[in-house]
Amino acid sequence: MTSTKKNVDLQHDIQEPTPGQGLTTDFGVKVSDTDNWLKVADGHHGGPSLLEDQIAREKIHRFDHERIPERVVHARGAGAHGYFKAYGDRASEYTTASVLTDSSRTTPVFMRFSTVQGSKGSADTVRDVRGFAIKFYTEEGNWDLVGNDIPVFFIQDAMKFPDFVHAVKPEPDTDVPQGQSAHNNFWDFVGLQPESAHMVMWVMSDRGIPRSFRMMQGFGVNTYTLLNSKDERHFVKFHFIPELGVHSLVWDEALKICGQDPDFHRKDLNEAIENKAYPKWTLAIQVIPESKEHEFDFDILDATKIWPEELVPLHDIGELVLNRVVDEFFPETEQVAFCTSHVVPGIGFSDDPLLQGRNFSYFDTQVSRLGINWEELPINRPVCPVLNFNRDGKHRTRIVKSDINYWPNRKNIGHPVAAADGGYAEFAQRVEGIKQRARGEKFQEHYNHAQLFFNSLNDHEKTHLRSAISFELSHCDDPIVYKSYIGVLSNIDFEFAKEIAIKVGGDLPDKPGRPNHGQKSKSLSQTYYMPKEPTIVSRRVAILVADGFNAIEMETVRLALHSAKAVCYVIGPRRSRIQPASGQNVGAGVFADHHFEGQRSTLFDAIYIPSGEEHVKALARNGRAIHWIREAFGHCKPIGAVGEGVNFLREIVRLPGVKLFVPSHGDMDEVVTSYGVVTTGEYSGSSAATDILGFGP
Ligand code: HDD
Repeated sequence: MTSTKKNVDLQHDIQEPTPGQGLTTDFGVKVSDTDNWLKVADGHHGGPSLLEDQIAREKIHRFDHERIPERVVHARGAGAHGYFKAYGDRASEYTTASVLTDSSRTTPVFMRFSTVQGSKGSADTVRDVRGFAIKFYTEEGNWDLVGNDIPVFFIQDAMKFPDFVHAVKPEPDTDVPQGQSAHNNFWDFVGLQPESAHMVMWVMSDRGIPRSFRMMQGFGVNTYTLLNSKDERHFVKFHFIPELGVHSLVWDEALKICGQDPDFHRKDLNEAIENKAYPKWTLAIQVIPESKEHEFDFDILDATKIWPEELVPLHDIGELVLNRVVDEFFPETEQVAFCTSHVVPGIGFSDDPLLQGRNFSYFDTQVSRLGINWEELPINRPVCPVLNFNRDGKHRTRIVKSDINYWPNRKNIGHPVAAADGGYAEFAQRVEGIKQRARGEKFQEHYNHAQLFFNSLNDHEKTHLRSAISFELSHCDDPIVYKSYIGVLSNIDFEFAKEIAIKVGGDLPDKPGRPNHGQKSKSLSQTYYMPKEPTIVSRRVAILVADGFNAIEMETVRLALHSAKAVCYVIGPRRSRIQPASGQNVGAGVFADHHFEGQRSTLFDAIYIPSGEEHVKALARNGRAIHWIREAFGHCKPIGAVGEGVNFLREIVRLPGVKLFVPSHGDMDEVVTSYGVVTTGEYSGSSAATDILGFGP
């Protein structure tokens, strides 16, 4: 692990208790009893408790005040430490920000991923946008890039944010639903607010249910600016592209994982880092020189629009790696606080009206969550020197040894620094106009990019989109709501709108709202982001065994999976030793990590069934084991089997209309069983496997 300046900085605040170390009060006095309140012994019940007990009182006081307000949005999250490194000085043509141009630097980062709608205790795998917030602790101060896994947003102007959030959050009368946008108020709002059409398509697509935080793209979303040494300004969009590719769950999996393991994404992040499969993204930028600002048929400051890569290419400029899990959730992940307004020299804002409002909102919310001195908290404080005359306030911790707390002063302490010496300088932007409440002309167009996104999806992505919108609209019981949304959809794609209308019982639109322009952009389908080399690094493989399995063969396969850096778990009928096939050394048995009921196929990426006559007979008698395999097959996961395992697999996934496909071998029936097979529901001729098994789409 790279020891960054932030890791060193945090060392001062990290306390590591040693075994046997005794308890103290908050004021440092050793505690001799932490289980019994001080009482007047009456010989019967222990006697009345005394208010005098300052030790018991302290314990209860502290407990009573443990909670702080959860974030008003993005309350549910997980964080990790890491670093950012620029690739050479590729970005210096555009910016003076050393964090982006100086490859000799390792800039520490803290990153927090989140869901938007649910409260702090909601499940990880709900359909939602994922937050992608990064704090770069640069030598020039903290730079916070507070983005999402989706490149656009629901609204164009920050003034609409409270309406949007109220509409998507639980309804005010019942506080229902939790971790869901599948309700009347959300769809009512977005139906009346067509600027959200593009973003709704993204959230309803597979992007709304990522497989892992590590397999999501990240986007700065808003348009920022970069300033170079010649005082030239470029508009910029930030993109993070995951090394492992962009992957999603299927909806049936996501729904089940909400109950089976609500912490799935958090655990996945920690498991990967602890296994040294460090999550990694390439940072790429899109830049538009100021002179070209108005050359597009969309407004480049409108956060409901993308900059298609065909028009504005991406430049890779660095990499972001997460390599350390947090030591304690609350002081780090909960107290970390981001502000879009926190930028460093060389990076600036644009007039994007969403960004401008955000620049006010984040600081404000941190004051209500954490108090005015929130930037002194260890996780938030910069790694460079901080000196100013902001003073006092609740929970001030920094002690400044000086008789000066104002500017100007006779000692020249705390003087502003000229831009040439690294002082933050705003771009000298010429502004003139009429004061009015309005949005630009191109902000009025809402459907071109929603169509572009829809057209760019491949068939299975469209199938998933169709079923996601149908699921959500089916949860709206007020017909006005789903009828109105079908109107929005008919402006995106008429045929698609008709399909949804049939599914959810809405009125069929009689004529298309707007013709579909038919254009596509290749980078909008997530299959575009497959890793260059296929990889199983950090993928979770379940090895299903029962007594009598072929342990020698299983260990060989397990070794191969390990060396390819997959993470293997043995699942058996009980969490204890599972015996190998007769004739094999008993010591060759294996200790199961889980039993069939304790974990489900949804939590794994692939399954392997070893050979072994007795073991396969036992699996065939176990309904849950059969369900494991059928479910994984229905979710299109790779299933590997050897010997008797192949026969077993063939039996339990043999279904009318389902043709098994075995990559590189042909149809499963032709396979020589002793070689073993790898099959997946994915290529099984239409989506028959998923449909017949009832696990999708
Ligand atoms: Fe926001 C949190 C992302 C628009 C107001 N937002 C928050 C977080 C993320 C985003 C990732 C969680 C940060 C964390 O992990 O602590 N928000 C976005 C993106 C937006 C966006 C990508 C559109 C481009 N947000 C937005 C607007 C406003 C806010 C328009 C208000 C006008 N957002 C907030 C907030 C939060 C927040 C209320 C809640 C907790 C926090 O800030 O720290 O201030």
